Parts: sequence; C-alpha cells; structure tokens
Amino acid sequence: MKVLLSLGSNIGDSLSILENAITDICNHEQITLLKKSSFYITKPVGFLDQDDFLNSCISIETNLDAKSLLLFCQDIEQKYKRVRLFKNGPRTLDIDIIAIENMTLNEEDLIVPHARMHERAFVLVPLNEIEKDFYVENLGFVHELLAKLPKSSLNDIKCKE
Ligand code: PH2
Ligand code: MG
Ligand code: MG
Repeated sequence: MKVLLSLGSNIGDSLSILENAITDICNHEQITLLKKSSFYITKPVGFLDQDDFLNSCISIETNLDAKSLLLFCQDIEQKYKRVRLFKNGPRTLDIDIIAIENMTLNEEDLIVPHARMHERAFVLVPLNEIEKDFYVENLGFVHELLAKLPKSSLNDIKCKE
C-alpha cells in the first residue's frame, strides 16, 4: 500500500535528524521510498512560543500493516531520543502517518487520515510538491486541500535552499 508520512523537528540539528530518519525508514526491507519532498522551514502551529520547525514529507510503498508501520515509526523517533514535553510542543523528531491509500482508521493510537492534516500548511505544502494527485480518503485530492488553505498560512512556510 502507498502511505504518506510527515516528518518534523525543532530541537537539535533538525536537517541531519530528518535526513537520517528518512534513510532509516527506507532501510526497512518492507519499505520502498517513492518520493521525498524538499525541506521546509515552518512557523510553529498550535503552541507558538518555540523555535521554527523543519518539515518534510515522503511517500512510501509498504506491505507492513498500519499498526506495524506506526510502531516502526515510533522506534525511529526513539532512536533520535525523542523528547515530547507536551502536546504541540518542541521535539527532536516527529513522524506522523498522514494518509494511507484507500484506507481510513479510527483507533485510540492511530487515526488515518491524520485528524489535522488538511488544516496544516507544513503538511500540505511538502505533500503537494510530491503527491498532488493523491486522494486522501474522505477529504479530497492533496492539491484541493492545499487550495482550500487560507492564503495567509502559506507565508509561514519557506523552502530551505
Ligand atoms: N508539529 C506539531 C505541532 N506544530 N508546527 C510546525 N510548524 N511543524 C510541525 O511539525 C508541528 C507544528 C505537532 O506534531
Ligand atoms: Mg505531529
Ligand atoms: Mg506524532
């Protein structure tokens, strides 16, 4: 199945952390990298009094089931010594399952599509770069979701050269 993942970091050497985490994800023998977005410097959303984030998205092909993929992503977060002080607060590495092709899930530890993905420019801008024609179950095509965002939210995202 095809899966979209979002990665974010705002503690430590965020560029190395994201690059290494993407390498780790794709070293899994049941995961193949399809596409990788640029890195974006983004203003914090939710809790504002923290450093800017570095965000990116990847699309992968995998035969892991959703729960196994979630556990694997959590292992990688731990590898980078994820600290998570509070909800929406600063973190060394966050890996979120954003969408899975033809699938919805509503479980205690995993909601797919991600509940706030359609409101977040730091998810939709990198996703639109790599997967604009992906259909997100119940929500629409990635390019449609991006077009519905308030234009002002796009000012908070800058592609890192
Ligand atoms: N992640 C959050 C909350 N706020 N803001 C930005 N810019 N980037 C993120 O990755 C992010 C956030 C919760 O996971
Ligand atoms: Mg997150
Ligand atoms: Mg997360």
